[in-house]
Amino acid sequence: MLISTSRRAQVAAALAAAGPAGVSGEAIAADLGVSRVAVSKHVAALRALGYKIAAAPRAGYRLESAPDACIPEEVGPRLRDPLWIACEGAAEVTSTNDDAKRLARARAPEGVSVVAARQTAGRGRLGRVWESPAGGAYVSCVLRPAIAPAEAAPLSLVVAAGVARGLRAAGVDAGIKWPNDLMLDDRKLGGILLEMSAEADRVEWVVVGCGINVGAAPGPDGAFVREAVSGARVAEIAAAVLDGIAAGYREFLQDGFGPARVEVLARDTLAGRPVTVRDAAGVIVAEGVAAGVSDSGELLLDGAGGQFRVAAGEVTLRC
Ligand code: BT5
Repeated sequence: MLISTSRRAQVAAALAAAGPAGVSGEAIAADLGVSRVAVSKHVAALRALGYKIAAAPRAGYRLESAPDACIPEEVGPRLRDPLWIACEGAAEVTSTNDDAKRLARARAPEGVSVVAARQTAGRGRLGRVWESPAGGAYVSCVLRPAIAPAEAAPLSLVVAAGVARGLRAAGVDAGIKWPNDLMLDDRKLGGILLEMSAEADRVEWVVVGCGINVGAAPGPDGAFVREAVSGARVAEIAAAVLDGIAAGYREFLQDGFGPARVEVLARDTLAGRPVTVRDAAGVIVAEGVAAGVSDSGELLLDGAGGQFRVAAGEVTLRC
């Protein structure tokens, strides 16, 4: 159960809990310790978000339907992992990672998440664009692992393994492509963006961002969840992704990279395939046959001179 949710989310939860019987504005106001006017303002705001709420003079408010969107009112109540203490966000943000970074810098504790139904400036790695139309799941969270910066190297794969696990719980069997992609049939289903603030010997915070295409992919190279699970609700996917991240993160703190590595190897879409690795400028830095990941998260390649490790880069399949 989340410790902190917005009043608007609490009103949405009260309406959902009341079911078809409905609930009076007075009862919600009394329960939440706010005025009836405040409740009616929250109801208006929820309607603007796409909630269908009927109002009858004596019966009060009745929730007819909730929007299928990655908004805190829908994702927050679905979060199960105790790591999550708050679910923030809005229908539209620039980037959930930007909001989570702002919260982290303002000393937000570990376990605060930020979700959005669409992003106007969704980011990938190295300043690349993450297409973020309505209908996708865009989530970020603040983590504060008590580790040294060097120990954070495998975190991206830890998160990828956690996201894959969460997606599996939601019925989607995704592959993992080193270092940060979730895949469906060799097309990109989702991506992960980690941003970190650290001192020499200590990580201060890590903001983990994950975008998953749910209803549609932005182009032919993208895949989306409803290809695999036709009726999937966006908020369920978002909550499953966050809960998967939490479970993977806890395991990493307890047992290191080992358990995530097993998951990555089981879902590795590159294994046994000839690949090219390029740096940020597009220059080829390595070529070989992919052979899994090392125990610290590097890509292993088999080449003419034997096996070697690659710490960073963009991987493409060599045809
Ligand atoms: C990533 O970058 O894959 C990390 C994406 C992280 C997005 C999340 S959404 C929540 C949080 N808030 C943010 O602002 N970001 C995070 P990278 O490996 O650099 O891949 C970027 C590349 O993927 C682009 O250059 C496109 O080729 C491709 N791409 C962009 N949008 C896509 C989409 N929706 N689906 C599939 N591929 C996409």
